[in-house]
Amino acid sequence: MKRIFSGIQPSGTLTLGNYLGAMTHFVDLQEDHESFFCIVDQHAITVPQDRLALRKNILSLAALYIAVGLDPKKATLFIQSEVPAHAQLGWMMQCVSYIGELERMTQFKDKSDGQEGVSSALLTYPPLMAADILLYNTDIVPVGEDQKQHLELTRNLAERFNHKYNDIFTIPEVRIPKQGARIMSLTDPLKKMSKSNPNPKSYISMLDEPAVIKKKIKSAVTDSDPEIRYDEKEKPGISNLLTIYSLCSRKTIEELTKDYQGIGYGQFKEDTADAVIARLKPIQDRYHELIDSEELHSILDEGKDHAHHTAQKMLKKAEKAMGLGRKR
Ligand code: AQP
Repeated sequence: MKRIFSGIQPSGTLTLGNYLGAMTHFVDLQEDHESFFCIVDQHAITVPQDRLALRKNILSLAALYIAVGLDPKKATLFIQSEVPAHAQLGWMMQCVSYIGELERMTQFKDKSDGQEGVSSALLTYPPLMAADILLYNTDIVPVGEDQKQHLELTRNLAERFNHKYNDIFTIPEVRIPKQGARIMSLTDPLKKMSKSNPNPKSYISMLDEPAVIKKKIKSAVTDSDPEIRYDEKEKPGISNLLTIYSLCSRKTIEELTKDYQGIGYGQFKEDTADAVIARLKPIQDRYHELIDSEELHSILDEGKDHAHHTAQKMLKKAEKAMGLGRKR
């Protein structure tokens, strides 16, 4: 059985982008893959986080993973900082990374742009991400489009390590969904939807109340031409809403464009909001059952033990290959 690994940062409440671009695919993949899903809290602290909010977001993310349908009997769910092998191999991967290649990462450029006092960890986060993936002999990494560049770097670092030290790492493949790989911001459809965007109108949180979802979608930026058709260049706002509507209703974009011929944006937005609300409702209900439960903690405890056991084997191999510690 092939192995998959993917992580999500607890850097805010998850957005519809995280759900449609990543999480929903995890649920399908767990059926026929050995799966590891990680709450990458060490990635989240590469930018400032409020300590209490971070703690809350970690548990909230764990509850969401289960609420969307992740089955702890089939998949391992754990918190990155609870498995020390991640930081340990992360350091070793930094030692095979070049500053130049890290500086070329688009996400580093975006997140550091105009900021004062950028942490060095923002630059070195991709080698930690490489470690996350390589520790589990991962075959496939399901992610949204924005992570493609980091995945390419992971493959390069793994190949470099294998070539320089010993051939121990599996070279992972990236799996990007055909539709929904880049859900765009509602206020600026040329930018991706992001949970850490300071403007909450730009994203739909997976825990937003129905009235809030309606309001956000109604005020989503579109264009003045009334035709509803998919055209990312000319009509990025409407194309984004069509993608969201299609994925939430499981109707194709072709079907939707036919259904909405001659119908105005107002009705289209109303129905898009209803489709999103209907899709999120069972997830939100399950989330509220789980969030304060002991069940959630036992799932994370079991996940930690299993992940630790698995990761430790690869960590030892990597240490041996690099000559760290003692030979006994
Ligand atoms: N807008 C998006 N459309 C499709 N997929 C997306 N993902 C993120 N945004 C979109 C995918 O969600 C997974 C988890 O992402 P992450 O939390 O680890 O970090 P990110 O990619 O940086 O996501 P955010 O929401 O933008 O977080 P912040 O704001 O903290 O940086 C990944 O598979 C990602 O591709």
